[in-house]
Amino acid sequence: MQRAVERAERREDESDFALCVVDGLSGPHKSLPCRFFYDARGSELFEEITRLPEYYPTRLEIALLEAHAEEIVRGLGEGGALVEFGSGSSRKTEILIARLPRLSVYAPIDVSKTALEGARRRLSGLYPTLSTRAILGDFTHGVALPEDVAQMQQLGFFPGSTIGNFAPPEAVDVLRAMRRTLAPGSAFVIGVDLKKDARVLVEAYNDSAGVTAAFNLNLLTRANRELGADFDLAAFHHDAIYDPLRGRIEMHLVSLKEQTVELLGERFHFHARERIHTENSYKFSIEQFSGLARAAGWRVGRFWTDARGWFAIFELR
Ligand code: SAH
Ligand code: AVI
Repeated sequence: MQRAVERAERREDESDFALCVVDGLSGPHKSLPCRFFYDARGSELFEEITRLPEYYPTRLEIALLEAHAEEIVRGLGEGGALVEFGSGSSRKTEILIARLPRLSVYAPIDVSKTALEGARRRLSGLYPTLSTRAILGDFTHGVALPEDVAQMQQLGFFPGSTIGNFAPPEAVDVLRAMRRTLAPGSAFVIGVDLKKDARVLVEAYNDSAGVTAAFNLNLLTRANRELGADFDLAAFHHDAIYDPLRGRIEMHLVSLKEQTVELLGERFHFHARERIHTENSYKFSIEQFSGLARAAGWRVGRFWTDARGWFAIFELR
């Protein structure tokens, strides 16, 4: 029987989290990889973020997809599979699926098991004839698609500007890995957050309801639960700043005092105001993103943006 969530060959697991946390807290500049935000609670908090008044990207991308979906999928809807990277709740995907009546398989790839399960349940209710083949895995490694899906015509989808969570050289590697995951000749639709006034950006990552702060701090809750760490959540503070030179939002957890944290038998010292760098979110110009896509071997096709030029959806071939 088909398993509800299949595992990609190289998989994300607890030991990977342990290694990355120990490694990330050991150097002079402490950092943690942002893919670990997305445990069950982290995936829920991200969904809450997408509904915040300050967090514009989700609303803009949905509006662009709704306005242009027919045009976007024109010529791409001849059956086959829709393969999505970092699918989360798959809410945006529904907009494309509704315009692809001959699609036979939807293959979402994510590190969040709960997000994949929730999406699979909802989509099989909405589209009973569409087979959802959820794949638990890390898209940065290049994912082996199930054999039957690998034989189909494919359309790739990577919304959310999750590509912005990688520094440019890594983003090129990620886009190249996705090109190799997809069958030769596949089209790829990708959402990209664009440069804009720094105040808008800083507010989007420092929302007044404190949801982004809870999302950031949840990384420490996860380390406490899964690694037996003893992070005192009240002794760390969320911060998000915009670095205009690098063109990126940086999220940090700031130690409010001098303290020591123990996990997996090791002790990690923090001085007051020391930071753990937890996420980058790069904002691109059309030219910059096009350059990255080309460096990864993609041909840049059409693109769509909103009136203010805040967000873009690209078609790559
Ligand atoms: N596509 C959705 C969700 C974006 S949030 C949207 O546009 O709203 C980013 C998603 O990517 C999360 O669901 C997270 O679990 C997933 N993700 C992050 N890093 C990943 C990685 N390296 N491999 C696979 N999935 C990843
Ligand atoms: C998933 N990713 C594109 C989000 C972003 O905007 O960088 C994650 C996020 N971090 C804080 N708020 C949202």
